[in-house]
Amino acid sequence: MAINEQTSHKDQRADFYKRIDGENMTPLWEVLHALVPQEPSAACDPAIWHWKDVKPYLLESGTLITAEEAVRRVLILENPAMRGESLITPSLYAGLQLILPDEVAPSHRHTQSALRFIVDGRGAYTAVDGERTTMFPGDFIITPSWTWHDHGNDGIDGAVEPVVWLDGLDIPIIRMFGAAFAENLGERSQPVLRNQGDSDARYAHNMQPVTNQHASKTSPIFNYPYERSREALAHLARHSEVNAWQGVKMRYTNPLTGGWAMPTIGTCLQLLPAHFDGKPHRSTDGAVYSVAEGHGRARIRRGEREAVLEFGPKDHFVVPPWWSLSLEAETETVLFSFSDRPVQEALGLMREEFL
Ligand code: GTQ
Repeated sequence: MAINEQTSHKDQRADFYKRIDGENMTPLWEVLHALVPQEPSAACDPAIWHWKDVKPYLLESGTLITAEEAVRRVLILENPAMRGESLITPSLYAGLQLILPDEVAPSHRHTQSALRFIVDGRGAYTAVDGERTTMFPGDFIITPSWTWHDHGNDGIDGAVEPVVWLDGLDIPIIRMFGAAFAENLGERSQPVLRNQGDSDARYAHNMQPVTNQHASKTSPIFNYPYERSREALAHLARHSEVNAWQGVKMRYTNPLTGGWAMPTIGTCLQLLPAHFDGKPHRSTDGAVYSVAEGHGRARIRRGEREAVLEFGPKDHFVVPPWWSLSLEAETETVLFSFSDRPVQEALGLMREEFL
């Protein structure tokens, strides 16, 4: 084709694009590669938030606004490749929430599901549909979709201190569906309807009520205490084989189904023995990690790009979809993590490679 013919084609096309633009149409062939990439290509980078840097800002936020005025006093962890979008991965939201002594974060409910992983401080509570649970570091707590929830901090054993936890929500997934609803209860705290430990007694002892009526898609257990989860991991690390990629990694389950504890977010706890030098692994579910214990390193790679993240207790980091992750532990390490794996599994999208 002659050069002037090419130019006239270009001009004709540009003119055509302009005319169809007025009809709210656009040509697929200009965007096809980006829409249907050969491999996952989301703008999502590896990143780490060190506790030593984050903690002073969190405490400072406590001097600027009350939990009540903020509704939820949270510093959102934003992926550096998606600033301004409240995203940590393409499908997940994460933030660190602070509640000071005697504060209440007022009761509301929304269709988004939330998880809490307790990072620092003891003795705050969260209430979910009439039952409170006291939070301790390392506990994994669920707020199922459309359940009333409020948080408070009365302290424990006569001591009351600031409490910080990691929030993980499926906000981007619900937004994608256009299915976001929320309402306020109009009271600071919801009425307490059951004693603490009720759901634990009913569902967390390898039994369930013979007249079980639980119909939700979410586990009826809403606090998975760290002590019990950690004990299981420690037992396995001592007495059985440790996986060369992931150490001892367990997923939290819904005891009624054996499936994930939450319908949209998969949650795991893993133990890496001291001096663990893990092999690389990659999967289509990007994941957010909270360091419960230990010091180590996450090597996160994609092609020529590599991030080496040195982590310690209470640090948070994100591994983007389809980047490979190798974990190394200097001291015995325990990591909590969450991803959108249940959704990808339900849709038949999940891919992973042990390299
Ligand atoms: O605790 O209900 O980080 O509604 C973001 C939205 C926490 C919560 C967040 C929320 C909450």
